[in-house]
Amino acid sequence: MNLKLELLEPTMSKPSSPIITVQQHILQDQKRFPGSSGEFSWLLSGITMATKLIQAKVRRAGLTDILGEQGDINVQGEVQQKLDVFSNDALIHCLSARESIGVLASEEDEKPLLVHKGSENAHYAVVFDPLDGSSNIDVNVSVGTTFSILRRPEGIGLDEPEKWVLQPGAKQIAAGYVVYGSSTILVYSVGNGVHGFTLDPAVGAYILSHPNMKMPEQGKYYSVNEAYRDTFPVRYREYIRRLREGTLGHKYASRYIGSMVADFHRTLLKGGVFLYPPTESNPEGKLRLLYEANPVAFLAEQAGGTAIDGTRRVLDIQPKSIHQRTPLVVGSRVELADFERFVVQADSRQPA
Ligand code: P6P
Repeated sequence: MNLKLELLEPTMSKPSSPIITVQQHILQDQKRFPGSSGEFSWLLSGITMATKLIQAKVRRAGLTDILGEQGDINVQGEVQQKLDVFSNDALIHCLSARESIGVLASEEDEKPLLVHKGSENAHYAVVFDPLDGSSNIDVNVSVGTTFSILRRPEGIGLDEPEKWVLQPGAKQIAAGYVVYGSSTILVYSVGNGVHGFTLDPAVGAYILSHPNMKMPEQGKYYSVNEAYRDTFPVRYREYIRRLREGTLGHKYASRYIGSMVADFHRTLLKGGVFLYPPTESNPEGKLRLLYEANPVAFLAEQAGGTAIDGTRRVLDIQPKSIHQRTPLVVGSRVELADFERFVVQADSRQPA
């Protein structure tokens, strides 16, 4: 049989829309910050750089055993670091190189970190969870990095770093996350809509893939760890039962990944509701206010959704401590309106 090898012409389809990198997009957004001469885009580039380092490591997590990097000392003579410690170090390293940042606060560190001590240019604080959901890595489930950017409060100096970060979420000037899933996607907002960028690993650039993201008015999924259902407050159980039984308009399906960034990312794209109620083991909720609830609440509202702690707007909460926990109910307008009706109003009429 005469095999005819056809040279397949590389079909380079013409891009349907201009290719915009996150740097270009940030520079366009930059104009929203009067007087900040590119320093804000320089700050955000510290986050994008760190997350590229993190994703490269996360993608190879399963290989460390095979490549012999396991154990105390690896081939370069370095102490082998756990992924979440590596991620934390990557963010601190990249962000400390930004003169405009005075304070960093991380899920990994008890206290805030002072950077550029004494620099009068420092007027931003960055709060982050370097690798949220890291316990899922060894089963190859999506994990993420979350970040929240705040401006130094008037009259507060570097001698009071906690006050830089203990501000209500409504004071965030930017927030976002990177989800390390089947692809690596950066989602962020500087207060004028939510935009998503997919990392093209071939060139190492985040490319605009989800411009102006809007959360659907209503979704078909509810997302909660039902293993704790019997210890949720009674009204939450009632609300979840109605979602499951379809007496709130339509029958919902359940989706729960156990990695907040991934569960929220699906909710942002598909709508519905993600909730982490108070439980017996976490009566104040499990999720952290500053670097889990606040960033997603900022994005949810920017995308047309709602985020409450079960009774009030998450972004209005005045934090008292850096690692403070909060219950979280975040999602589409319809599901949150139902929550308001069946839980918040019911509680005010007749506390459970
Ligand atoms: P549970 C991960 O540890 C995390 O902080 C969030 O990313 C996630 O939503 C939550 O905890 C999962 O908690 O109790 O359902 O395993």
